[in-house]
Amino acid sequence: MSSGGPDFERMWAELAPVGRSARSGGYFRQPWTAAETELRGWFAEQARDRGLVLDEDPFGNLVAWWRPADADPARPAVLTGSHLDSVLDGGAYDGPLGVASAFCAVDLLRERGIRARRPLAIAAFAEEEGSRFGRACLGSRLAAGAAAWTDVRDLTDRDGVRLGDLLPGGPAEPWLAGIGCYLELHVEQGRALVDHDAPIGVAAGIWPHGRWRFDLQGRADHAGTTRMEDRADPMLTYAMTALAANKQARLAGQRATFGRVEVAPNGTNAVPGRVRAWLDARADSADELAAMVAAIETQARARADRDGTRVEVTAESVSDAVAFDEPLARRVVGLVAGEDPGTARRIPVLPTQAGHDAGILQAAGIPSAMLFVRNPTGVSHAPEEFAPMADCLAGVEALADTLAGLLQ
Ligand code: HGY
Ligand code: MN
Ligand code: MN
Repeated sequence: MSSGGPDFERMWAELAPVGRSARSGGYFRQPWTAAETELRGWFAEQARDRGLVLDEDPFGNLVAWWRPADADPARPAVLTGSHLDSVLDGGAYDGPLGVASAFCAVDLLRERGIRARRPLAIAAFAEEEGSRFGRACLGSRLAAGAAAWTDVRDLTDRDGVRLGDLLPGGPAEPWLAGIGCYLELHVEQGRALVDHDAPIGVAAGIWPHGRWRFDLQGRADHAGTTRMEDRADPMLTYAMTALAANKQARLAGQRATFGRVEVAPNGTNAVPGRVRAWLDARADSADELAAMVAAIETQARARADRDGTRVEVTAESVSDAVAFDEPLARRVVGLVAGEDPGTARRIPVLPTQAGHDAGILQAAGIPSAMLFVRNPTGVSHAPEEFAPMADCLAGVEALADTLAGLLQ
């Protein structure tokens, strides 16, 4: 198989229609749906075309192994890749860019005649977004031993499907322990690289972040006959809580979002009985995060007292701060920039507010690094997410350059 620009463009064109909504142009690639299953088939095909050996663990994490003749099988492998699932109505690049780039990088390494001294594996981790079962990076957490199957098998999706029933194959045993290092290429999800006027960046670390479920219980009643002063309306408690979250985050210079709400019974002419809403909160330190979430919860409770409603807050999917392996990040910068001071490119090293499987692996003790590809608008988790083809190809080159170094 030949590689380089035309190959990446062809792969990207193959992926473009999979799971795309004709209405919004966004992607619905939820784990174990038809669209995501098609992407798994695509991954297997890419592995087969290149003579890579395909492994799949019981959770659906995919790994394609390249074990060149010169590679010492006793040396820990270099792992690269990303994920194929998307948020609801997400963009094309978040996840698949890292997987497609990894296959193209292997093609480039082969074309360049690089003699890899250690095995290389390409991963597509399952349920990275947590868009179906609510736990971010669930596949990599299970593979790293950072989550236990017994703690997650009873999770249900929006339709009440239980994870353990969907995947009766049983628990995924942690298998990442033998990996030497992980390198994930990802579209940037902000505009820092635009500001730096650089197509490629390297990650310094990930902000601590998490999801908290707010269950607001009131009393359902008639929208016309119930006097305003006789109501126990959890929608009011929710509205005030959403405003409080925005205010707290602004005051503290952090991030807080309510992006998902369920209302019961969800009827136009009924006062709702229950509102369930999810807070996504992120901050530049664990203390700031805890203080912000506590302040939002306090305001929710104060408002609930006025509304005659009850508030229950449950932490779901909390991720600590991650500092990526510094020596590895420096090495990646050196390999991408080029060693010659006369021609070396400037590669910005950036923190990110987005979660990634690389953060889970780093926290599990596997030295990890990330390459970011410029995103001109910074929009992500939305149909408009975009990276120009020239920058994507620069990303493939950067990944191949880095892997060539790490495989020595
Ligand atoms: O939600 C996140 O931060 C990520 O993009 N998975
Ligand atoms: Mn994402
Ligand atoms: Mn991602």
